[in-house]
Amino acid sequence: GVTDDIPNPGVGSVSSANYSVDTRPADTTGPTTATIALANSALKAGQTTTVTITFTEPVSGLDVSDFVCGSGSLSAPVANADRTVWTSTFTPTLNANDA
Ligand SMILES: [Ca+2]
Repeated sequence: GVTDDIPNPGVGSVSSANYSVDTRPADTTGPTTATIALANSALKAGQTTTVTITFTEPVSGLDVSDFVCGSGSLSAPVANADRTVWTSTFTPTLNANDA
């Protein structure tokens, strides 16, 4: 549909590179609530337990340095496929009774 100054008609056609449209509303809020649950809260000597951390939306960047755990240690948390549920193994110090 275009011409040059003579005017000679333009020929052929071209296509743009692929593009995408994100139709989701802008996400302007961070995750609001995490729940933390221990599979076993009455451990015997030598036992460990799985800790499950559940978020309200997918999260990234969770690591063991994000936790304060004064009565034991946690392994590096591992996410499920949609990154809403993370699990870690808790190893308590002996004779701990702590929230
Ligand atoms: Ca969000």
